[in-house]
Amino acid sequence: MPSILVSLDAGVLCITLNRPEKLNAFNPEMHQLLREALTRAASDAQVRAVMLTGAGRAFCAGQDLSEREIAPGAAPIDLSVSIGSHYNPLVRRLRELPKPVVCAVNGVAAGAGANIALACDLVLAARSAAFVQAFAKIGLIPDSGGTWFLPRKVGMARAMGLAMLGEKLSADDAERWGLIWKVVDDSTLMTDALAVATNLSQGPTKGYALLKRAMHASAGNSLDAQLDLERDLQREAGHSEDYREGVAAFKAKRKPAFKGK
Ligand code: LHQ
Repeated sequence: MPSILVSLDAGVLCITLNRPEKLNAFNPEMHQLLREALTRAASDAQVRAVMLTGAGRAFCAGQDLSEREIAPGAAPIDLSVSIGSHYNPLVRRLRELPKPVVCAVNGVAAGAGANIALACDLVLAARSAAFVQAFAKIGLIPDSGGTWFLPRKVGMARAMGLAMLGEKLSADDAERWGLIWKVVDDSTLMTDALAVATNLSQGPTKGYALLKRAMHASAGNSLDAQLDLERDLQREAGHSEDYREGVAAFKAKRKPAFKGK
């Protein structure tokens, strides 16, 4: 079985992490296939939204630790190699993808698995799911953007608690803390997440790409710089076909038929 399943339906590229017997932990093959799927998502005009989820009872347990044991007396493994070649490019790809990415967290999301979910644009989680910054339990620091996402999404006090204690945070608390967009019933997660992704796939794709750029740039910008950026990106949005269509549809009191251009 391939470690990633990919299907395209109604403009939504659904990517499923598929190593359920390992709680969808990452190995090099899974990284490679996920990279290819996201490259396709970026370049294929048929793809107007992405949905990321996991097969089985977990979303993703982070790095496959069965590949990380160090024999007694052996030299340490240089973890920066795997981070530099796999995890960091993955987080950058998700953030820079010029299309919306919905994450359907179907079960536990641990270590890098949690932070990859947090790198997506909209995160829905099943009520039974949980988020675990498991890193400190094995002597590591949150990676895959964890030390950047957590303080920004939930504040420093909660970020420190999550990172240092490595306890499970329930999906309900994750929603209450503002870590994720929404928690839904287990039985409706996939239909709810797909409905959100399908809605986005019929939206102004170009506008969404510009919106992502503006939101993500805001973390490093002053208000002054951000206002300038909004001005420039709004100029681009205003030149899109979808803006024309959006205003025409508003005036005609009909649903807009966005083409993503
Ligand atoms: C696993 C794993 C796993 C292999 C559960 N690997 N088998 C980046 C760059 C380079 C290197 C280092 O790391 C990183 C980023 C990272 O992601 S570091 C953090 C790696 N992940 C973790 O530390 C999480 C470890 N797993 C857990 O804490 C728990 O298993 C969670 C909270 C995910 C789930 O707990 P439970 O639901 O109680 O399940 P379980 O612990 O019983 O696990 C079920 C099986 O899955 C079990 O195997 P077994 O043969 O006993 O049934 C686990 O060994 C296996 N498994 N995570 N990451």
